[in-house]
Amino acid sequence: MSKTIRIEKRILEKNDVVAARLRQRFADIVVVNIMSSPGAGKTTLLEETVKRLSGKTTIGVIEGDIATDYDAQRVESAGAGWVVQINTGGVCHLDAGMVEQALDSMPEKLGLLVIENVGNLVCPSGFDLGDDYKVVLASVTEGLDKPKKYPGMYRKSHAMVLNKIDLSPHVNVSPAAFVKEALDVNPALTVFQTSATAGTGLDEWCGWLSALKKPANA
Ligand SMILES: Nc1nc2c(ncn2[C@@H]2O[C@H](COP(=O)(O)OP(=O)(O)OP(=O)(O)O)[C@@H](O)[C@H]2O)c(=O)[nH]1
Ligand SMILES: [Mg+2]
Repeated sequence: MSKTIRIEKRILEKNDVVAARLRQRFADIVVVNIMSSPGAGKTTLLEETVKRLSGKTTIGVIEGDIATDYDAQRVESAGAGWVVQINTGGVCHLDAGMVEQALDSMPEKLGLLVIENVGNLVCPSGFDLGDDYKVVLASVTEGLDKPKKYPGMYRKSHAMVLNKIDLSPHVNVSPAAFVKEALDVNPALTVFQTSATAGTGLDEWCGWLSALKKPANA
């Protein structure tokens, strides 16, 4: 057994302890963790989501990026009720400790907390952030093979948003075929097909998001 594997196990066990603490802290708020490869459209989807839902509920957003506060600025301008940017300084995922530190200024009354994870199709799904729902955001431009090449994130997610469907004819990827590949990996996925820039599918996505309830076992 290699040393590396033992270290990884310890890191994940430590993460789980903090995630359990976060889950207590999040007892009254639904927390959604959005994960994707870089540039799939997480922030664009969040901007549009905040614009559509901010009259009905107060959305808090935790942004995870290696560097810059660009994404925090974008969702704040879109009208998010509370935004904090985490810079991981090179780490390719958020962990529970980073999220815990970011909560210092979190207001009591938020209707929904969304975490935008660092753009990466592998590591983010391995770290419990005390979240209730994980969403994998895919885009047609990534190619049809991605769900089966990166199955971990698809297996762990409750929903898949397939974004950039407006580009489907240009990249020769059929949204229906992509959905089939994803459902082969995880048949329980709730699926949305969106163009965050054109507005397609956003009503369905926002309807699902705003109807989410705290899971019974949370
Ligand atoms: N054509 C098209 N472009 C999109 C769509 N959604 C996002 N984009 C564009 O894709 C680019 C990346 O979008 P972002 O929202 O920044 O992606 P992201 O996943 O937040 O990126 P990272 O945070 O860096 O991982 C931007 O130029 C968006 O305008 C879409 O549905 N269709
Ligand atoms: Mg982003």
